[in-house]
Amino acid sequence: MSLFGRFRGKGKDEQAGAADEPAAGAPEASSATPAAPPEKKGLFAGLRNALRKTASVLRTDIRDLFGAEGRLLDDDLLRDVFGALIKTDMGVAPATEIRESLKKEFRGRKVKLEDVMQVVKAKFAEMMQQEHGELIRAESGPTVVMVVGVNGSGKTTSIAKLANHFHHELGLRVVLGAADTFRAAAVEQLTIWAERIGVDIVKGQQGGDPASVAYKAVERAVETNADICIVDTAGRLQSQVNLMNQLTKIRRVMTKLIPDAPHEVLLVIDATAGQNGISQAKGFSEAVQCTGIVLSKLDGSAKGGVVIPIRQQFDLPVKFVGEGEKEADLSAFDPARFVDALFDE
Ligand SMILES: Nc1nc2c(ncn2[C@@H]2O[C@H](COP(=O)(O)OP(=O)(O)OP(=O)(O)O)[C@@H](O)[C@H]2O)c(=O)[nH]1
Ligand SMILES: [Mg+2]
Repeated sequence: MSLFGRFRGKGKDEQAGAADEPAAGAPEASSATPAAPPEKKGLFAGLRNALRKTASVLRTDIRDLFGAEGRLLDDDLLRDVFGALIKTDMGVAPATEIRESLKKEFRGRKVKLEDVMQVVKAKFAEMMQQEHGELIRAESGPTVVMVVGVNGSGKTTSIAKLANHFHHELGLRVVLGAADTFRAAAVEQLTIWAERIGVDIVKGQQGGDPASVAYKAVERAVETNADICIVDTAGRLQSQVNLMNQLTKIRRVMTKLIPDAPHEVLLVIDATAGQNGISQAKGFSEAVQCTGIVLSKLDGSAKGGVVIPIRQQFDLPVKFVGEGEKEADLSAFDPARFVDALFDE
């Protein structure tokens, strides 16, 4: 059964109406051209492509250190393998742990590339391991998903990807809530996505109360018997006390309609933001009760190793990874598949 198998079976012809008014152009949403048809793609198809650069560092850079005959595992080789690992943004402590494992296993012996890669891959798999990676669902009625994170991390785009997956691949009825009333054009950005994907959207005025939009979105989901309600929020930093309190208020109003909502609070983290980005996201996750992570922007950089420090520093499972700017560029995070995409030719 697929990750969302319990949701299957509801026809998308039951889908509630699409966006209720045409969207004004939003510069931030230039990638969302309403004219193009929505793309369809399996949940794992883009992962290998998104991880191409990271895989190349791990496979090619390390392979280049070895001749056909193998090589003596000495300090020089250990240093060079360590250097390749660090390039993936996996962090010094995990890379040191792998280097020490290699040292313990092979030091002073002639090793082949495959021997080293086997150890490296096994350590990656061990470090990425997690439980409860599947989406939390409501026992009955709509599942409410709130999406939070620092500015520009990829929240709105990730919502479009989730909506596309739920609606087009699983045939679910989706209502989006445009509760980022803070940034100019944020509502338009989500509206363009909703139209393009063909899902319902609830919006308020720019500058209006985001909690009121969130309430109305959940209300619409209940009234229309939708399966999923996904609520966008404005980007913010943990240090912005008023904005953080606003998230608490958004949560609170939802519970008036559905006592255990939001069922998921997904924290979106930009994979390319480095250690500083991780620290910011960490502050955030400590201030809000998040339930899972969406790791966006894995494509285009060699930083796919960042999953490891994220797994180690957050007490939260990674649930989805973003692999590009289009609605189909999303995978459910599965550690085994992720490691295979990194290491298998
Ligand atoms: N390459 C790539 N770009 C992405 C991905 N996800 C988001 N982006 C881009 O990142 C930029 C910011 O994305 P948004 O979805 O607007 O981010 P946000 O967190 O909603 O931003 P704010 O609402 O301003 O806080 C946009 O240019 C997106 O196209 C991804 O997985 N890969
Ligand atoms: Mg946004």
